[in-house]
This record gives sequence, structure tokens and C-alpha cells, in this order.
Amino acid sequence: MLIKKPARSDLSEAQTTSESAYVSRRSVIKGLAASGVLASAGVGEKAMGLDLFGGKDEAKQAPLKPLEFTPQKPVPDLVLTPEDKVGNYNNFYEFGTGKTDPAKNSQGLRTEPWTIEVGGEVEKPATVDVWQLMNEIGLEERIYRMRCVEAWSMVIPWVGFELGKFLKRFQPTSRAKYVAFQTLYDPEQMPGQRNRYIGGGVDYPYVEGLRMDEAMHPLTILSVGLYGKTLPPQNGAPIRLVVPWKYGFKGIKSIVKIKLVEQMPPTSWNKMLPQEYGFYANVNPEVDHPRWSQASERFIGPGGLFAVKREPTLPFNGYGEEVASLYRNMDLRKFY
Ligand SMILES: Nc1nc2c(c(=O)[nH]1)N[C@H]1C(S)=C(S)[C@@H](COP(=O)(O)O)O[C@H]1N2
Ligand SMILES: [Mo]
Repeated sequence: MLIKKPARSDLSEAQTTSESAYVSRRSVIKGLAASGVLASAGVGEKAMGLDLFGGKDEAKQAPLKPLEFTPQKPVPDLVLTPEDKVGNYNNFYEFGTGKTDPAKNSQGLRTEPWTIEVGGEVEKPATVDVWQLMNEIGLEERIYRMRCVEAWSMVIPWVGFELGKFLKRFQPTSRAKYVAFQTLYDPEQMPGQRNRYIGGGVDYPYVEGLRMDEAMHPLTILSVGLYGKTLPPQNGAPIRLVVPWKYGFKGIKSIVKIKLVEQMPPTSWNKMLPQEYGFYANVNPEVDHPRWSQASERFIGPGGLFAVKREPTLPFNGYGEEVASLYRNMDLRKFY
């Protein structure tokens, strides 16, 4: 897989140290998990107040469990976004529209038990227990760039499995042309679903969709963890979609329903502002958002506020070699 490597000269010592520190801690965690030393919960990562984004309101992080997974081959030059930033700079409007709101407001989300209902154009519809699935499906690490449509980006070490492998279990019929996803609808737990102001005016439940070939592409994953542990609630616990060549809003969180369908399904941001957010939402530096340029992005990496770097945005977020062929005959200005 193609991961954008910053030039050597762009790397500060702090950045490279942070990457290697993660790798060694990860193997420790894996070792402990394998030897059964860690029961569950709070692997020493506690609440992360993030001075960069307003550290006064420290969120008490819900306990996370270590996961067993196949690590991705190390990419020496890759700069990861530190874990505390991945967990304290979020979009999850069900918990508020401020970047630190999800970390503050989602820690009580009940993620166990959790099931996903898979249906529609499949021979074998079923409801899947997500925690059971995590134990048997075989998890792998995927270090992906993530580019939000708001022109900021991160590099996140996800843990998950290919959506395509998962969908095959249900035997899609020949009529399945698209996949529709739905987030939990539970106004009691999600303040943004009780109050339009808190929820940013989104029509809940949050819904997303992919074309069948996009869903079956090996880069597309369902993620159940990051940095070696189960997903923090603010990142979409216990299971969310990750499509690295598309804008972040395609990565729907806390999924409860997956339906294979014949027609292109409605998607939340497209319903709200169709002239700004398309169904495809492929990262494209040449097609600007009506209100801002998409030519570059702020990379949220290690270091303080002034270490945030502006970098050029890459077509398909750097994954063009793998995915450009999916859109061979399409006008990407029209199908944004
Ligand atoms: N249910 C739901 N999923 C969502 C969102 C949301 O508001 N609700 N925001 C999206 C947006 S705009 C982005 S950029 C990513 C952010 O994922 P992260 O917070 O894990 O980085 O989640 C996406 N998934
Ligand atoms: Mo986003």
C-alpha cells in the first residue's frame, strides 16, 4: 500500500522518536496481551488533555482493551499523528460539533454488547456480534493517511479487517450495486441527536454509502481499533468504516446496520449540502470545496500548535495507484 512519505528533511527528531516509541510500546502491549497479563481496560493510557486544542476540559477516557493483530510492515519514514491528538480532535457530531466535544461527551457510550445487522441484497442476511467477530476474524494493522474535507489530515494506525472479506460472508446477490451504512440512533446517549444545535443540523441517524467495487477494494476496512487497542468512543467505537482515499466524512462511525442495495443510497453530508459534498468524495486537490481550497492540508502531527504543517494534498489522498482505475471513465469534477 502506498503511504505518502514526507521528505527526510521534513522530519524533526521528535517526529521520528514518536514513531519508534509507538512501535516498541505496541510490541509490549502485544506481548502482554498474549501472555494474559493484561485483563482488560485502561492499558495505562489515561485521559489526554490536549493543550494544543484546549486542554482545560480533560476527557476521562473510557477503558480500552488491547487487541491482537498482525502488525503492518514498518514504514520507517512515516510520521504518525500522536494518539492523544487522534483522540482529541474529532468529528462525531452526535456528540457535538466542537473538535474536543466527542472526547468529552462520548465516554459513556455503551459499546457492549454491539451488533451489526447485515441485510438487503445478500443470500445470507444475519446479525453479527461485533465483539465475537473481533475475536475470530483475524485483525490487521493498517496505517493510513486520513484527509478530512475541512483540509486537515492525520496518519492513523488502525486495526481492523477488510470490508470486502466481511461482506462476502453474507453472499451478495448480483443485484447488489451499493452498500449503505448506518450509525447508531440513540438520542438518549447521543446529545447531538436530541438537539439540532448540538448535532450541527445533521439529519440522524448518520448514513453513508459506497459503490460495490469501492466496498470490495482491499484498502477499504472496518476498523475496530487504533494504536493497538479498541477504538475510543470518539473515534467510532466499537466499529467504523475507513476508506483512505476518500474524505473523512465517508468513514462512518459506530455502525449498527449494513445494507446491500441496488440504488445509490442517501448519505448524510450530501443530503444536507449536496453542492458541497458529493457521494464519491474522493480526495482531489483539483476540485475545491465551494468555500475553500482543497489543494493543501494541515497535517496534525507530533509537536505543538506551531508544528502543524501545511502539505500538498495528493489525488486520492496518495492511493491513486491502487484506486484511480475504479473511476476510469468518470468526470471527477462532476462526480465529486
Ligand atoms: N456517525 C458519524 N460518523 C462520522 C462523523 C460524524 O459526525 N458522525 N464525522 C465524519 C468526519 S467529517 C470525519 S473527518 C471522520 C473523523 O474521524 P476521527 O474523529 O476518528 O478522526 O469521521 C467521520 N464519521
Ligand atoms: Mo471530516
